[in-house]
Amino acid sequence: INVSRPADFYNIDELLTDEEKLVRSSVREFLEKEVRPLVIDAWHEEKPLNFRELGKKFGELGMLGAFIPEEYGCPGMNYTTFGLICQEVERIDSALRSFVAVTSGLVMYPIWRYGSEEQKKKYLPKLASGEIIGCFGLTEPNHGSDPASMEARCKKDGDEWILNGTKTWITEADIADIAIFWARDVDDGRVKGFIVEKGTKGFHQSALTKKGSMRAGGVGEFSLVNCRVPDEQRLPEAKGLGAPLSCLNQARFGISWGAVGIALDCFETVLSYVKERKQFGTPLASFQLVQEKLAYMLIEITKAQLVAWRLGRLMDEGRATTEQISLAKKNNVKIARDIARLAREMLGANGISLDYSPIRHMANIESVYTYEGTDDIHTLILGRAITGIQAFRREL
Ligand code: TGC
Ligand code: FAD
Repeated sequence: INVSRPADFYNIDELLTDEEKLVRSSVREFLEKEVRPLVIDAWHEEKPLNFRELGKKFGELGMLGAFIPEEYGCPGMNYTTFGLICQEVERIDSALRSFVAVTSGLVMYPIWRYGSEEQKKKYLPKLASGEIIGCFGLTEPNHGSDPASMEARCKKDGDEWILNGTKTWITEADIADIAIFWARDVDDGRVKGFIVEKGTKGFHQSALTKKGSMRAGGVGEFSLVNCRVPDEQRLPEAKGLGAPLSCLNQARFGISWGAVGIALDCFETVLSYVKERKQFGTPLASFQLVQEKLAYMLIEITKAQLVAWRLGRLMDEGRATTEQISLAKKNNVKIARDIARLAREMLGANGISLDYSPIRHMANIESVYTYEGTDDIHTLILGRAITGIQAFRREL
């Protein structure tokens, strides 16, 4: 086993280009030096990391909207590079990956894919450089897994739209400069998307606190009360629920790589610990039960890396399906969840200290397991693909 890269058992590095590896190493170096030291206190005090400052540094390194073409001041890299960036940020903390995945997949992507030329020119360069922060509002207090039942409404009134609705559990909702708001049109019944700027009359933003997960990041709520925006703020190419759901594909892809980052960080942390820590006169690493746990971790990490890598190439070729993305999100988050818990266990009492990362990853991953489609929802997406029968909704 390669001691410097213990979790690259199948030489997956050889499947990456030099450019992809270069981005990964520069991102990792920056994060280890400048960001990891900030995370424990932020998490402990539930004081979100300063994304205003960090966002600009992320922007300089091309970490925001990595896969969006260069023409609008975006990095113009590929999906695999976006995945590697997500892996590296989530190695540190899931809140950082949330920020990167939401900005890239849920704010920049809908503007790039469904926006007007003016919207792209106005917002994309500022989002890519971290000058402004965005959020994505799909989930509502009464509708999470089932966004088709959303209560948010939009109504055309002359050249303007009147927007009403509440979106909750929204990453960066409290600090966002712009919100992507999804609502059903009262007149034609279709789901439409809008870019709502902070400060627009009737747009209210607030933070959610006392979280037991994602404590180094911000999650909030926003509501629009008879909020009027000009038609220029509507995403003109978004015509139905498929538009917000297609954005989820981008972020779910990022999560599938981010989860590998959690698993790697836990594996590497625990591997060095069990080599050092002695009980019964010998290092923990010498016990068969400990080795069985390490072998399990390595096997699952290797499989997850291969799934993420292959999905990256399919995304780059424009061939990845929603179901393939679901498989990667579900599998990789599940194994990262198991590995974080196992790593915590193997650290003994030290495992409950925030000085070691597994307990923090373990708490964070409960959010990751739930958002962007719960584990159950991805099971049902796969079940539908296998059988051709949807099992999401039942006629009662
Ligand atoms: P269904 O009939 O399946 O689909 C409606 C229309 O949408 C199309 N579609 C998709 N298109 C692109 N990508 C996808 N992933 C798509 N899924 C569906 C579909 O083809 C159809 O199009 P059309 O033209 O035929 O009308 O819709 P359904 O109501 O039966 O729902 C299916 C279900 C349950 C899979 C879907 O609602 C779902 O995925 N629910 C989960 C909701 C979810 O994931 N929410 C996430 C909110 S954002 C978030 O969590 C951010 S956390 C980020 C962070 O901090 O990292
Ligand atoms: P529910 O849909 O009420 O589900 C509750 C339970 O029931 C789950 O276990 C679920 O799997 C199960 N369940 C639901 N339907 C079925 C079914 N048909 N069959 C079997 N079981 C089912 N949303 C956004 O729009 N934007 C964001 O930026 C965002 N950020 C988030 C950040 C964090 C930290 C968190 C925790 C959530 C965030 N969300 C965001 C919301 C997230 O997408 C939802 O929490 C998620 O989609 C699940 O919805 P819910 O919480 O309403 O759970």
